[in-house]
Amino acid sequence: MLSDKLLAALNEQITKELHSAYVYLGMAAYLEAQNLPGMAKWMRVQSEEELEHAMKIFDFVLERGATVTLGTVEAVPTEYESPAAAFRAALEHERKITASINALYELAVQENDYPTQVMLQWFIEEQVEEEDNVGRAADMVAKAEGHPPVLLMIDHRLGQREE
Ligand code: OFO
Repeated sequence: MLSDKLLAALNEQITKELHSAYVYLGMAAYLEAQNLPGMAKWMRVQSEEELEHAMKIFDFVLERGATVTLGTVEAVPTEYESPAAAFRAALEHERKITASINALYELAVQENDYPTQVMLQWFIEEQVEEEDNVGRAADMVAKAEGHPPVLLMIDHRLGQREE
């Protein structure tokens, strides 16, 4: 049985993942408005992945016979200073999520909850990939800043991200 403390933290993580989906949707809206459809698509795919993350924890909580509670998903920006600023914000966001997953894992260890530890191992690996993917994209976009033809090339490349 999930402890009350761990259940609260898992439910909070569901909201954080939904918030992540919302953050990336806001970035997609900004990039689409900047006529950068490839980068916007990259963000849309990212947003969909975040929904999958939320659902993984959602299903896990239900499988453990506990109650899912859904918190408030905060408003997010749909304006950024530049495409590079949006991608920089995405990387900072992923670093915060990594810290949150790590804290959740620590709590699962303290509570001696082995199934939660096993479930979270997937997220720990996923966060390594998330930071790597977002970091690479952020780096490419940063390098293209101030060079419109290069920016369009990067836009095309990022638009090839698969759904
Ligand atoms: Fe759910 O990994 Fe990104 O935020």
